[in-house]
Amino acid sequence: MRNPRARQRALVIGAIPEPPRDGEDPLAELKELLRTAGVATAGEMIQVRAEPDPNRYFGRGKLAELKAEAKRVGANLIACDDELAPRQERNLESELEMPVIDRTAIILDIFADHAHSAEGKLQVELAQLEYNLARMRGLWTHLERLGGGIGTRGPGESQIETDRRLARDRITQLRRRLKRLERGRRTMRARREAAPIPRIALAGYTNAGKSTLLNALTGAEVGVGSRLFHTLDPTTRAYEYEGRRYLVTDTVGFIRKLPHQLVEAFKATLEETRLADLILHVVDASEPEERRAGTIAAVDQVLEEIGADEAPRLLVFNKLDLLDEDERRRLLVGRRDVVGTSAATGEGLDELRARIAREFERTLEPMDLLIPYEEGSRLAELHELAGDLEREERPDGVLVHARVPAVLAHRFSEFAVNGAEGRD
Ligand SMILES: Nc1nc2c(ncn2[C@@H]2O[C@H](COP(=O)(O)OP(=O)(O)OP(=O)(O)O)[C@@H](O)[C@H]2O)c(=O)[nH]1
Ligand SMILES: [Mg+2]
Repeated sequence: MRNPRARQRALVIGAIPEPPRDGEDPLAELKELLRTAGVATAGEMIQVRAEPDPNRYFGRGKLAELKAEAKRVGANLIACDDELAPRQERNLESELEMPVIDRTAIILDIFADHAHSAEGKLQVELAQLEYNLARMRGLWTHLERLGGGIGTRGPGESQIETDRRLARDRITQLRRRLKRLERGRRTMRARREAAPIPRIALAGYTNAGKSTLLNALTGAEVGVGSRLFHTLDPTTRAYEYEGRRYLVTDTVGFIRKLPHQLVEAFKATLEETRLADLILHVVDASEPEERRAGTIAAVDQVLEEIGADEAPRLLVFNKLDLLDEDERRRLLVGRRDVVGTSAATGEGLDELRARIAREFERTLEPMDLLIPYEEGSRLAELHELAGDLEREERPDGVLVHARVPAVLAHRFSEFAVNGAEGRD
């Protein structure tokens, strides 16, 4: 069988604090995740409650209803829109008598499916192990309690202990391997950093059109898909605009409640975003307004989590071709912080390139630099970046007065002398 999950029919559930508004489907994204994972949706059930029940997620009454509904629609799986505590998961499974998976497990599953590179596969395995380890621990304390009195061992305890130890050993091993790969990536990055080329990272919610935009901007052929989390590995491509080169990196998309195990495991990959000179936050402009606000906030939150919230940022409203004139006007008029594009039709791409160029030029910073003679290559870089330089030969190097784009100034700060930049 090509897809082992093809026969799975999930009943999707979610506990939400307030009743959904007209036309709003709070479980839409979970269903989309399941579709991506190859699981059919058989039905759905929502409970409005301030907080999910700490033991069973839903309340007792609702749970009986859920069990009947699962039978009625022929579901063989329950999929929950939140990450479940091990205890909640266990209780649900025993009361409903069928497997229960949560949002995190589904996302991990999709990542496992979409990981292609060696690094991506290791990162996903690490995230999955950490997720599972937490669950084994839960199970273990549970069984321990069943074991009862002092000195008695819980049933299966030693097996679980062994499993946990194996999982931990593997985690250590994975971390070590990832470290090694990270070193290779760092060398590559250092090479890129040394080149005087502005680096731009595409960030945004999964499916916003980042890869399509990368392709449209640079003529690359990065895979594009209408499913979620299509891209996991970072890809960097260059384009030229008005005689200057720019590097653009496309990487993993974000999502609401992105499992923290993944953020942790993908740290090296997400680093590409953190270290960019400019982040393009790509937004699917065709989404309904409220959902869009939610996705923008979710992306901002992940950027903050990975320490990329300080980098200069430009908001790109993509998929403009799906909007009518009215909607476009509402979205773009009077918003100077936003560029509208359609990666599909090419609309707005020139404006985007121009905006990026301006972003790098707008803030030319005057710098006084003393570049030692043995660093001649850095001087050549500076020439490319700053054009004309005032220079003066000194015994210990060349003293240069240059105007460098602010976002790139840090690359030369080691040479700064009492200039505008050199004082801090
Ligand atoms: N109509 C329209 N569709 C677009 C546009 N840009 C991207 N798409 C479509 O949106 C879907 C997602 O595009 P991707 O480029 O894969 O999105 P992504 O942001 O890279 O997604 P992940 O890699 O999953 O994070 C694909 O079906 C694209 O064809 C656009 O400007 N207009
Ligand atoms: Mg992509």
